[in-house]
Amino acid sequence: MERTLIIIKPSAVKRDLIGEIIHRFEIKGLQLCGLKMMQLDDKILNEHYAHLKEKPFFQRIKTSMMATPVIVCCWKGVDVVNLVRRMVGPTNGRDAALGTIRGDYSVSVQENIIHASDTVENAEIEIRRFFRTEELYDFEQLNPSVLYAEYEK
Ligand code: IDP
Ligand code: MG
Repeated sequence: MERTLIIIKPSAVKRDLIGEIIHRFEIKGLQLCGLKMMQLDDKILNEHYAHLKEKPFFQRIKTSMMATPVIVCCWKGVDVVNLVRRMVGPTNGRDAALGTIRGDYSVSVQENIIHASDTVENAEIEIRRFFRTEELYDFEQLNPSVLYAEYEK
């Protein structure tokens, strides 16, 4: 099964939305594989946001991501990368539909509450960037036959 990486950004941590956001993924039926609080620094953000390094807002998003510790978590499920991106919504919280995490909790393009990996390949790179192997767990949280039909797994 696929895995994806979520970062609950300082814009959510400052507003006490950590539990609310984690709850959404839990009740959807995704399996938690890893979870921790960490303070991001310039080095890890230069890697994580390398695709934005020429943008005028590059330093601003890095500063914003270092404003408080963040929560990083890894979730597992069938097609979980795309599923989570759809649960998160588009980058700009003002464009995101109600019912998505950004649509429900954000009014900003920068302070948009949450990061989610955008492709399966990037998800594995990001999981390795933020977690050591021994910090990730693979266990049967719920009998998968409760969550999926046999042929979907
Ligand atoms: P994504 O988070 O939806 O994948 P990316 O394009 O990868 O969007 O951008 C990473 C982060 O950079 C966004 O989540 C947002 O916080 C910030 N960002 C993206 N575009 C802008 C912008 O035009 N102005 C300010 N911040 C932006
Ligand atoms: Mg992105």
